[in-house]
Amino acid sequence: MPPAGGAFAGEEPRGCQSDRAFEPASGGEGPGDRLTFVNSDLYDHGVYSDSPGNVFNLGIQAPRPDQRGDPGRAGHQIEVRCRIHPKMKLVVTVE
Ligand SMILES: [Cu+2]
Repeated sequence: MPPAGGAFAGEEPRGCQSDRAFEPASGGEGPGDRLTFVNSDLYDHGVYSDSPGNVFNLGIQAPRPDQRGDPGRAGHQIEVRCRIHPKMKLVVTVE
């Protein structure tokens, strides 16, 4: 269960990849917070965002606990996708 106050509140914002999905699938962060992506899955992932002002591409991320990614300053809403699994979607809203 995410803590009260937002899925990422109280810890460094992160998008965990598990069972070919982001967990949680949405969350909030403050302006300037960093997003951290951890691949806890059995599969490679290719996390990226084409959201205006928050464009980033982590490339292929192997299936092991691994923290990468710094998309820069937050916008109003960031949509994070996976190039390998088109159904994967993470929405981060600046609070
Ligand atoms: Cu994926």
